[in-house]
Amino acid sequence: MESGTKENTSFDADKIREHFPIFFQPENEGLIYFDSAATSQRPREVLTACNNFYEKINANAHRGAYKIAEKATAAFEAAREKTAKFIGAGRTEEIIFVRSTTEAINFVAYGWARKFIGVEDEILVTEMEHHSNLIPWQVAAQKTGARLRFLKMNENGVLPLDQLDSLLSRKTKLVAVTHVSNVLGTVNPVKEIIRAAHNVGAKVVVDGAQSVPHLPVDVVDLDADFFAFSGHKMLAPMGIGVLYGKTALLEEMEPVYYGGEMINDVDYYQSTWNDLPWKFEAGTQNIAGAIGLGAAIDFINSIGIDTIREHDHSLTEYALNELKKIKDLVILGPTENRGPAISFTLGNIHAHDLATYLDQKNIAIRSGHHCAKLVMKKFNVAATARASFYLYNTKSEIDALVHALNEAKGYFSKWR
Ligand code: C6P
Repeated sequence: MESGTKENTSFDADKIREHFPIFFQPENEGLIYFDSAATSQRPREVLTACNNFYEKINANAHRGAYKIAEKATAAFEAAREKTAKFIGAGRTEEIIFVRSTTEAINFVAYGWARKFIGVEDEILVTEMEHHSNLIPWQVAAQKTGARLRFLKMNENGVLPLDQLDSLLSRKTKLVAVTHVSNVLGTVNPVKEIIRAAHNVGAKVVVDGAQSVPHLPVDVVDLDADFFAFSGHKMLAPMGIGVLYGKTALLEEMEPVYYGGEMINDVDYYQSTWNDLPWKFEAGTQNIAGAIGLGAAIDFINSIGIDTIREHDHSLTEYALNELKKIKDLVILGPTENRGPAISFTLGNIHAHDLATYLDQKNIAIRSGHHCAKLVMKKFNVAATARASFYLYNTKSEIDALVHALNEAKGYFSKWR
């Protein structure tokens, strides 16, 4: 998110909330949901789209010649087309449906890296990666004998790019970088990183789990080789995710799963693979999930991703200002050019205690290491509390958080 973006006054988060049934369940009355970085809530439009699939056209895709099977196939492929447009992919077949960001990155690690990376090579990752974009590369390095290297971040949680010259060389075969940090909120200059990586012939996999829900993404403009994201963080169901890959790379990449529908021809001892994207989609897919993702994209488009970005930005700026006023509260990460996830510590109150206290006030935040232990190590903390915002959140909810944090300080001071 760009810093200095003006608040969009025409945006009405209260009206948006009306689309989200979770906020209207009697048992959830007063829920302040500040954990969208973990998973977003889902609007009725998405739930209805999934339900409609099961109620009206439930059949397996790409398998039946009867009417509902053809409708299921058409709806599944229409979702792929919407997804391709949403992230600016040049071709629909560059969109591989997977379960999640984690699975998408593992696809690249198994299908591409194990084939093209060897003992003389290097893989460059950053210190701020989610474990999903770190562990697959640790294991790939161990299996191939390649050297794993790290792009370091500074004390503000920013990646200074002057390190690239000394880290990138003809040995670098792959760079793995998150677009937006789930802990620090940092928006990384992925376009510059990709350009530098391409200059030495390296491919780049971008973890877009925290960017696609919040900012306009154009994979062609970025020139990303692979780009991974999850549906469940952008209003879509759980269990559907996307791996984007450039056609030429997907063509040369090995399938990761073998089985039904990923074949072209099968003989006794060998088989040939289906065209893209189906070569990578073995077995029955999450068709309802893909349709739900399509509906989520429609919902986001009906508001406008730029409008969502402005709203997120205005909430984040407001929250940063208000949180700063709390004595002993330390915010991790940059103050500008950041996504809507804010990690913090409050005195010596453990993040889990804080989250439990806030839950008593109906405020849902995340606490822990956020699957980014290298970030915790870098900042020398065991855990942080994290509040993350999305289109249904409001400034008055942030006021409630700030009020509750001030109360928590008083409450926990009694026990010291
Ligand atoms: N981060 C969070 O609370 P999956 O679980 O595969 O949908 O997404 C993994 C993932 C990968 N990269 C980034 C940057 C992420 O933020 C996440 C998920 C959640 O921060 C759950 S740990």
